[in-house]
Amino acid sequence: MPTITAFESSPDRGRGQARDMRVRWALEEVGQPYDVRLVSFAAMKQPAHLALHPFGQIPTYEDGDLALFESGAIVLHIAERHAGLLPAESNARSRAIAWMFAALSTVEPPIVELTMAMLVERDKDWYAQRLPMLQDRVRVRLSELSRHLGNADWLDGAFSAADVLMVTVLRRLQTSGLLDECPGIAAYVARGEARPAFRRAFDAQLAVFNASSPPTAS
Ligand code: GTB
Repeated sequence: MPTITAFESSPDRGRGQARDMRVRWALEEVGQPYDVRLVSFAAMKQPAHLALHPFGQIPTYEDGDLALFESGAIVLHIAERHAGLLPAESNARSRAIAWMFAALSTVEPPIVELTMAMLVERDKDWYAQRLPMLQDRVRVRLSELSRHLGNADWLDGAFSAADVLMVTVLRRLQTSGLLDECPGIAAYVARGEARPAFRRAFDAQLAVFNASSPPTAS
């Protein structure tokens, strides 16, 4: 059974925004049970974890003598080893992999830039000037993605690992207001979130947060 790592105490407070979520979701889609080892921020920078992840981050993936880092590589590995997340036909498979790269290298960077600025630059005097520029970069990608999707449910035919990555990338915009401007993309994200495998993955990471911060009686 593979073991993945996740935040012991996720700063997203159970919203499923950290990158273990995409790995959990992929594992749930293919029906592969997994163990989770929770790591603190301090432990991530210690030699034991650095031996698994050179940048001292989560998620990691261990299965037998294989250890992997980088969420995209982990999801691709899962999709290649199990049926259900990549098409069997060769060209369709290559297109799905292209969309996996698009999610991580074309769509995710401007989203991370925007959401990080919203998180850590709010009190800077340049924030008000920089924010609209960062928002517009994301709007461009959302409108391009929306044009591509049209009336389709998923990025390229059947649901694939590319949708796992793209939906988890787009979910990071939840507090930005930008998804509300783009109903087609919001509906795409909602379709992903409605999948039973997504719900199981989401509930599993939420349980970690609830265990670390039990709700207080009012
Ligand atoms: N490219 C790598 C991958 O895709 O696996 C990036 C991995 C990464 O950024 N990991 C983050 C991490 O370990 C967690 S997911 N950070 C700790 C560190 O670098 O010391 C990023 C993340 C964190 C928190 C939120 N949040 O609170 O909403 C969202 C996303």
